[in-house]
Amino acid sequence: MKIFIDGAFYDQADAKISVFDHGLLYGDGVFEGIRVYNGRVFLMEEHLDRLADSAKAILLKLPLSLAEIREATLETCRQNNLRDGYIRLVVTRGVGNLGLSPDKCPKATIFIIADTIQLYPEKFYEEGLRVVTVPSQRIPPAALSPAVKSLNYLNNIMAKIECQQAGAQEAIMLNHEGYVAECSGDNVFVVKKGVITTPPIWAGALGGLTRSCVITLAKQAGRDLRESMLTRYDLFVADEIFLTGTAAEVVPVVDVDGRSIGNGKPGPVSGDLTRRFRELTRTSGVAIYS
Ligand code: PXG
Repeated sequence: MKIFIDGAFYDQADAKISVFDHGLLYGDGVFEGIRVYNGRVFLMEEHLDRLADSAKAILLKLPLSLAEIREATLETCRQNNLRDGYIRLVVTRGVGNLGLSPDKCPKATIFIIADTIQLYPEKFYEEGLRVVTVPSQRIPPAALSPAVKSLNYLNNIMAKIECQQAGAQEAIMLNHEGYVAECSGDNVFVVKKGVITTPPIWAGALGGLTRSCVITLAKQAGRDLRESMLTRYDLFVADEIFLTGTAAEVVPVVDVDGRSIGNGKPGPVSGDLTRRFRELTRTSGVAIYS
């Protein structure tokens, strides 16, 4: 595997970052997880835009222009002959000293990994996930905006550990007021009596790009879709629940905190949106190989 670091490609064994990099010392940095389908980078411009917004929000100057990052991303895929996979694009504050002040970090570090990912085994896409609501709340927007895709994932990792301890596959995180925010790395949607609802971004969710796609696809299909606050009760009594994310794609949920969702099997709305999403992934994106 060839990994891009600051303008050059390295074999995996030689792809190393300094122990003084503030991405490692403080989680000071931003990232994107991007899918490649059928030789094309899916939602490439949207990911670059979100990266730029995340960097701007934390006053991080990107070490390359967006056009250069775009080309480096495509070249990393080419170097690895990637046709279907997952790109991890990371920008850290860079190498500094042991103080947390970023003014000692003269230049941001950028690296790009092009690999594969499978978040959940295939059977969960057919049978659905069991999820639990977890004690670790989403960080309040006033503390650190969940819209920033930063390297601070400890909050989400705690949630993941808590759901695994409960024997579930995914965690539903509530916000500081007890409303549903999102999962550890996915957004959440509920279907009730034909109406699809997802928490608004201001509930404390990342503005997921898969979320945006699914909202558009649902509206195109003429479905009633709303962004509004949800409680645990709304999850328990849902007809269907599904999660969306770059890594997870669209995945149905059949159990929340021991309550069976709908008839305990993935429902028709999730199924339909999964098909529409897969169609979109097959037919759009930026070509890697011309
Ligand atoms: N919420 C959070 C907190 C995320 O990290 C999403 C929602 C979905 O956003 P996109 O744009 O991907 O539809 C994410 C996605 C993983 C993993 O292993 C997921 C993410 C990042 C890293 C790993 O599931 N982010």
